[in-house]
Amino acid sequence: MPIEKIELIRAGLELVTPFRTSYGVETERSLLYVHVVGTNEEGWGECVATTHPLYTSEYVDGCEEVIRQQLLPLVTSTTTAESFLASAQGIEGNFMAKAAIEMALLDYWLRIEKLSLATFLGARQTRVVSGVSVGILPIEGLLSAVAGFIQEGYTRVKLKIEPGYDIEPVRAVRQAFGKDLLLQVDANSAYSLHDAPHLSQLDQYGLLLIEQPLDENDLVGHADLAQRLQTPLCLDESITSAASTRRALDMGACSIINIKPGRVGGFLEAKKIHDECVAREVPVWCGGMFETGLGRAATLALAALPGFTLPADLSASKRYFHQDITTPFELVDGCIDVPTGVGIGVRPLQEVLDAITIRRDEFVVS
Ligand code: OSB
Ligand code: MG
Repeated sequence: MPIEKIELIRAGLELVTPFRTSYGVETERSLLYVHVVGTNEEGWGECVATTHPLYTSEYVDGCEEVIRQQLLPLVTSTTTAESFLASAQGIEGNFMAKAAIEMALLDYWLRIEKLSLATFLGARQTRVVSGVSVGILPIEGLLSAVAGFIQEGYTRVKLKIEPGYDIEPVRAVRQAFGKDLLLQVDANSAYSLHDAPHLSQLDQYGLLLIEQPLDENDLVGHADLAQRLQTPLCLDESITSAASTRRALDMGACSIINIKPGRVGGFLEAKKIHDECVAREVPVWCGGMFETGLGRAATLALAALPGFTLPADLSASKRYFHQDITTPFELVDGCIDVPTGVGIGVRPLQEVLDAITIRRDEFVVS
């Protein structure tokens, strides 16, 4: 069943609430979908890149350009996820662009093989414990947002922090919700090593982890900081491959890994990172990038692998969007079900996709 064409679809979805982090505020999710089309089958990929290059160097318009100019020419009618990655090996970086195509190819060929992505990857769990990532808000607003999420059933909360907004929000949330709440923080690279004494004040609050305190390239700094804090360090932005995972762990730059398939060039690399961490008995958890239902479905399949022992940043659809692109994912007893259908197990709702589409371009595959 050869691939006949690939569509690139640009769309946008407003976020339910603006999301503020140390690097900026996001009010809308800029979307780029890759749609692989064959005679009797289709596959969907979602690019996780953000509107602006503030989280990492990739951003959605740049990804679209790389996909058009560099990556789509590598796809032929018989290209699989594995053969695509092999042919794209010479292209440096551009993980999110590669991952979007990889996801669409995985979905396409797994549908033909009648296999779910979860089964293909080796998932064991049928549901994933869902955490929630809360943006920077004035303390009053933060406490009411966290109260609302706990009310909905979330059992793990992640607070975004930045210099000037760190000890106080953590103290306030601990005081309001008690010591049993699973709590962690994410700095998105906002600190420097000089902040070590200040960050060590977080040690008294029993956090699960501190995510990416320093620059993404600063593994040496993270290793130094890890020595000075009791709270475990976890890396997000620094982890772009199984090789960078090995380096970070060998150096003691972190003791927990956040895996985002989009950030590491796709699900196959994400699985390698998972396997490496399982072999070393390093806990991993699945990060999120405000994916819509397509990316969420696929990421849930990954998060169901046995090494994912910490709650994921995969929340219910309504935490992000008023109307998701797929049938909404819902929170049940603090968990989200892993899709069981073939491929990623979901497809976009056509009328929603049509309503939010900005542009759609078709590329014939030979
Ligand atoms: O740093 O983990 C991050 C969202 C966009 C970009 C980076 C990050 C995040 C989140 C949100 O924290 C996690 C989610 O999708 O719920
Ligand atoms: Mg993060």
